[in-house]
Amino acid sequence: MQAGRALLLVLGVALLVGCSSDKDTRPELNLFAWSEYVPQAVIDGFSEESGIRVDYETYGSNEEMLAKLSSGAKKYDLVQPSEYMVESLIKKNALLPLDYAKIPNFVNIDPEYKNQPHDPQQRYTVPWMSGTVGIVVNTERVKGDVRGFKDVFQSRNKGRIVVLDDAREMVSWALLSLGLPPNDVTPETLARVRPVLAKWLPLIKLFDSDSPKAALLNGDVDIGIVWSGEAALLFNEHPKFNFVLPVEGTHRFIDSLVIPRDAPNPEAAHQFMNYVLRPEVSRLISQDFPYTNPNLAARKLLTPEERSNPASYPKGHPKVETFRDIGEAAGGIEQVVKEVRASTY
Ligand code: N2P
Repeated sequence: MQAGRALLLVLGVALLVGCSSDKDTRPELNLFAWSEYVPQAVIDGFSEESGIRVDYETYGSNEEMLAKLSSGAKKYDLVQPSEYMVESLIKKNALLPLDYAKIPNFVNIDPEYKNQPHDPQQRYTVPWMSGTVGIVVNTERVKGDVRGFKDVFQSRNKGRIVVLDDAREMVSWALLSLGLPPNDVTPETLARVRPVLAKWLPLIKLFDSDSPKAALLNGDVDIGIVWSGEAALLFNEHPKFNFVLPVEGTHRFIDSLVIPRDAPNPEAAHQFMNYVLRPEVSRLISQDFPYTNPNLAARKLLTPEERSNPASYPKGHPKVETFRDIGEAAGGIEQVVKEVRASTY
């Protein structure tokens, strides 16, 4: 009896090991997207319906995505760059032209988001979400008017600030505070940015692109420069979190789904694009990540509260601008931020 049991156990374990090493043969979609941007329910819904397994990886900046994408270590079917990175990838011939016939739900996209400077002929992109970068103030803790970047980086706020961990963003804030356009990145303008950042960065407590709302919510910091969707979630938590579009101007990003030219499963990628453009699916994205939804049919499904969240749908600001591809100058940005950070920490 004992020996019989032992044999059964051995057989059982062997069976389990055998099964777990069996490769899942379902078709696969390799999705590489911003963190805190794709609801798990959307991924699961797509998998259930299509039978396509989604391998989902996240990143916290366009530059991090690019580094992995161009290392070639892994092939992706879908990535989610911002406008300036789309522009650069198109120039490098790194993207697959889309077959829009396979994406009929593309009609739901607001014409305002089509044929943008980063994809003028509308050949490569399906807009995901748009948004801005702005200032969140815990008005119970920070007194006085906060209107722009200069008001954030005051010595009285030392150790109370969270900002996005994003070199291109930080440099744009410094440029704007100098009255320069955010896309005017040259060795000369970077030389002017350097002392501004040298003054600002030591005041910062935390650099976090993934979930900057967390430190504001738990009271670790009182003021932050964050993505608008994070600000919208904070506002929903408590109206003491006020969102301000910086008076100097700021970045308006448009993030899109694109297919790398060497994607192993472009068919599945097109299917996913069409799926997320369904109004009821896109609505789920807005619910979890309340950015500005470029899908007009989905926007109609939002509640009046969602539509009137001041961070998700700000009431116009003359000085919001998209970023452009700046080519080689991008290296200078990383360099300046790296050097200033190394000398201050
Ligand atoms: C979502 C990140 C927002 C994207 N966590 C900024 N382009």
